[in-house]
Amino acid sequence: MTAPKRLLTIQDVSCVGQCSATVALPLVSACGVECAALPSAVLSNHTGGFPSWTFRDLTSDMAGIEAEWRKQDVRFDAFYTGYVCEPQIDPILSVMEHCAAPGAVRFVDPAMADNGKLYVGFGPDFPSKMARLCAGADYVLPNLTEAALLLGREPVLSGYGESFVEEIVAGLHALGAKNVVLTGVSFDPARLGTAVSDGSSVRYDFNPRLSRMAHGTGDVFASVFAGAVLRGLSALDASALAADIVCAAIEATPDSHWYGVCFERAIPLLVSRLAGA
Ligand code: PXL
Repeated sequence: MTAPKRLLTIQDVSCVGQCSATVALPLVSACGVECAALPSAVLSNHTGGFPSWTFRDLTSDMAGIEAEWRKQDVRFDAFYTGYVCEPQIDPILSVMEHCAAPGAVRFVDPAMADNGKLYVGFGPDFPSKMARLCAGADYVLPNLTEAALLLGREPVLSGYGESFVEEIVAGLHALGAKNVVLTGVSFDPARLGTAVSDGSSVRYDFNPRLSRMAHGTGDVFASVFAGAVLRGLSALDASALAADIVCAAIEATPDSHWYGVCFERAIPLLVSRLAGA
């Protein structure tokens, strides 16, 4: 029997709210990939709609954890970063450099903005710091707002075409990202999708746009994408699967459940779609 791949996710633990590590751990595991976690901070709940939160920064623990792993020769086949703060970027780059198994893959979701705006708590210069993580990524997974901000551009939410998307994608490759998976792309109000590029061609995948928007869907998308790529799917197939799981999770979420999506209800579908992969 072959050993499962081991991925290290580096992002916060929002104790309540269905985002970041509490999404990555179950979904990467459901893909049949071992999921280790390096928590960058602990929050009582996420910052996207709750009136207040506690925030314990764990940056100062990161170097000691890395040192322990180096001492024990702990290595990872993949790294997946999500919501992180500026002082954590150098420690993350260090863990990625020193705890990588041969051929380790870096997935970077620059989780910092949506719908044209940075999340509460990030200043206007943060995207240029996040760009440093994206520069070394094998796969970068921004939404359109994050992509524009990474490139120092004003976010554009509608009224664009393929040439605009392809300019943004080219900009992200120029930053250093090997593969680009751009989410939240829409040329037609009825459909929402993803542009996937390996630097030589851009391909698209669309699903019907659901009427309900929901928090944490970027984290569901990135977790499934990373798990599926490690199970051997192509970037386009992994992106299509991740989008289907996001749609299934949104459809399984009652309106009263405002702070996240009931992704656990989509796990059986995820497991069955990956059977045999
Ligand atoms: O889902 C992204 C995310 C992750 N972690 C925290 C957040 C958010 C988005 O608001 O607040 C703490």
